[in-house]
Amino acid sequence: MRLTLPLIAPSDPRESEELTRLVATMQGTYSKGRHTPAGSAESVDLQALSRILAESRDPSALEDAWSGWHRVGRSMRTDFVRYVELANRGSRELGFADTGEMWRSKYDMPPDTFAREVERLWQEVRPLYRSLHAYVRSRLAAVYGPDEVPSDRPIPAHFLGNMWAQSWESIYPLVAPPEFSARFDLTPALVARGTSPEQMVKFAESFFVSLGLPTLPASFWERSMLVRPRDREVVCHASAWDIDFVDDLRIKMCIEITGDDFTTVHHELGHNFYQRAYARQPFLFRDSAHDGFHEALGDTIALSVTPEYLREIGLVAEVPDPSQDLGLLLYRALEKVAFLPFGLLVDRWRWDVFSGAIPPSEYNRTWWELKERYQGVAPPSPRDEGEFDPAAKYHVPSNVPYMRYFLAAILQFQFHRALARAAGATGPLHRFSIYGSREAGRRIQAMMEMGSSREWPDALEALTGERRMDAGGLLDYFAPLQRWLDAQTRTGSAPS
Ligand code: X8Z
Ligand code: ZN
Repeated sequence: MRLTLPLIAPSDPRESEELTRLVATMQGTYSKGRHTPAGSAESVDLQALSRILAESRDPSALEDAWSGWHRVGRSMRTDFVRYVELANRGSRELGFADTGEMWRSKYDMPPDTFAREVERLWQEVRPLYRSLHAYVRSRLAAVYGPDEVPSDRPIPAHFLGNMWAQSWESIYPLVAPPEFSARFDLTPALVARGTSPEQMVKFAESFFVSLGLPTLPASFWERSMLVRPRDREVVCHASAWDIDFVDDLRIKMCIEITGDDFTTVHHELGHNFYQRAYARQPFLFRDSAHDGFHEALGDTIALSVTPEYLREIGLVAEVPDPSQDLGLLLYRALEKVAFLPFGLLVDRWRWDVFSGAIPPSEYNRTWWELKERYQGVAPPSPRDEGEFDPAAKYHVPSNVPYMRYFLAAILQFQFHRALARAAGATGPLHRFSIYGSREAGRRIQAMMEMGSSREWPDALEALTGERRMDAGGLLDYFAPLQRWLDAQTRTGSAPS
């Protein structure tokens, strides 16, 4: 029971109320953030600014959108300091050293062991990240010139196609060599056939159903929010809900007709199908084996959204030739491998904030120190403590722990490899889709229906036959790409 919530209110009712109000206020500030792009008359929201980051190739427009959004963090700093204080008070009342330790205690092992486990996984994947980073930097230098992207410096964060430089697939067309002629962004195909937000969700639902899982309840379609409402401000960051802990499942999302959101819809439904599968557990066990499992499930399904699968369901007419496989792997690496250090650093920063190792006077400096050390990225121009850049990422003002996504980025490949084998795959992992495999569905169901009633290695074993988190699935998946990347570039000047 001590481990069921991400935030423990202090027992003093006034402090408890204050903490609730602080998080609500910070989340409100985040969701209302806007910026007027240079040369434009109107202010726009995060989705529109993210589009500029993804699509523009003009360094000053990129920098403007990046800096404009990051201003949202400034006004949250004072509230955040107080939130840290009160959240720690609540955690200490329940016997934890601080909130970071409470977060690290949710993995069926001592908190320090968990921190070491994370480091082990990071060390397994770090060489692959370095190879990708070195390659992307050299391509960006060729596009923007060595003054904008120096070959011996961290990559400026606004050139990577994403507001937080957390996934880089939007710059695939910039960094892929010309001989990789195929394009893997699904956006044009979705737009061309006039796909609606509801159809996006239907595509994802039918994948889960093909595995033998039940269709979503009618109430899902009645009660979910799939598009941004016109008449009020909402939190657009995608989320999945289990309102009654039984079958009132919903998602809340401002769906755009893009390949990126196509993936996110699978991610969100992964949460809903998991929630439904453990609904028969006693109340306290209605959760995933650990939070990384919850985040990994839908992404595992999305890994099976292969070109062959898309042709099978009629979304694309033709499948790129196997000679384009390195392109597909590069696209996926920009999405998944690029994410790893970001997934790691958000909570490495917060763990130190909660413990007091990082004092408020160093919030921003230490954030960029970690961004440089792990991601090898730098801000477009120097930042100081007048800014509060961590709060420009949803999960920080909203008190959502982040290490779960790092774990999920690794687990989803471990799941995919095991499911592909169970479904009879013989060829390369990136070509295999578990679509329609009842055996894959059976294993997924066996894992999901346990909820959190058993320690997570039992759940991992039910799906994969393995009891340890293992980056081998990810490394196997990308092995051909890593060889290719290393042949393109020396990795000597990548981040340490
Ligand atoms: O926040 C999410 C999901 C909701 S749990 C949309 N994700 C992380 C992010 O957006 O930063 C999914 C991937 C990482
Ligand atoms: Zn999620």
